[in-house]
Amino acid sequence: MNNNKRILVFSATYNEIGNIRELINNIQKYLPSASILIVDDNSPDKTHEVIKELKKEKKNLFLIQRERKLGLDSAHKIAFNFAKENSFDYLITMDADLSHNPKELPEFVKNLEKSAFVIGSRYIPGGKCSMKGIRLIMSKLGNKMIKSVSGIKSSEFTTSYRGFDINNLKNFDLANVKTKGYSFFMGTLFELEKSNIEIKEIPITFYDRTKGVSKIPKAEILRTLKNLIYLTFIKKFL
Ligand SMILES: Nc1nc2c(ncn2[C@@H]2O[C@H](COP(=O)(O)OP(=O)(O)OP(=O)(O)O)[C@@H](O)[C@H]2O)c(=O)[nH]1
Ligand SMILES: [Mg+2]
Repeated sequence: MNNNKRILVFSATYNEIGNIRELINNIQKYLPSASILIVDDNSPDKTHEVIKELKKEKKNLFLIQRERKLGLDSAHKIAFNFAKENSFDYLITMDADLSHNPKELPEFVKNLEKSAFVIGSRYIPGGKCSMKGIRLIMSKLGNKMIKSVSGIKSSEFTTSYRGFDINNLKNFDLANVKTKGYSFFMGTLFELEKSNIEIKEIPITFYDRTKGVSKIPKAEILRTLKNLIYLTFIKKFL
């Protein structure tokens, strides 16, 4: 692995008190040289207090605490800017609910040496998803549908386990992704394709959260459908 690269690992948190300590410790375990940025939206469970406590012993841990729940899309945009402004080479984003395993971080780094954008994929050979029942069906079908409607060559659109080689992203900027909420993750792939950036999928194992509750509102599924039609129309006809 190329140890000269400056790496930032980012996660957004909202009520992840049961997961945050393990997440941060495991990121450090598997990628000791990386810095860690957490954007917390004033979690009522005081996730930020745990981060502040950990900050006392970990000098490469950064916390941006926002006043209120302002959404995942803007949290990821802040991380992208933070990486650029602080001259990081690679940005790797992941969820804080331990759905994404920090053990896989070195694989992202390895792949970023050749690809400007890397996405952790549950639905390519070698990938796994521990979701069950209707959740698994919805996720699989949803990703298949986005692929066939959009024509974008990726089997994964909705997970946030991703790596960016900041210096090699040409005219791509996360700030240009206009779709909000959870559609933001799908919108990022449309934006990458527009910028002619190859989408490199690597297999990941996705674990369903065991602590805390999901923050995904059911209306997001409909919003994703609406945004898929909108983005595909723009891609094909404008
Ligand atoms: N800062 C911030 N973090 C958020 C917000 N919404 C969700 N998160 C975090 O974003 C990550 C993904 O959220 P989840 O609720 O796990 O959503 P999901 O993974 O799509 O849904 P599940 O599969 O049900 O877990 C987690 O780390 C959350 O704590 C938000 O509005 N602000
Ligand atoms: Mg989750």
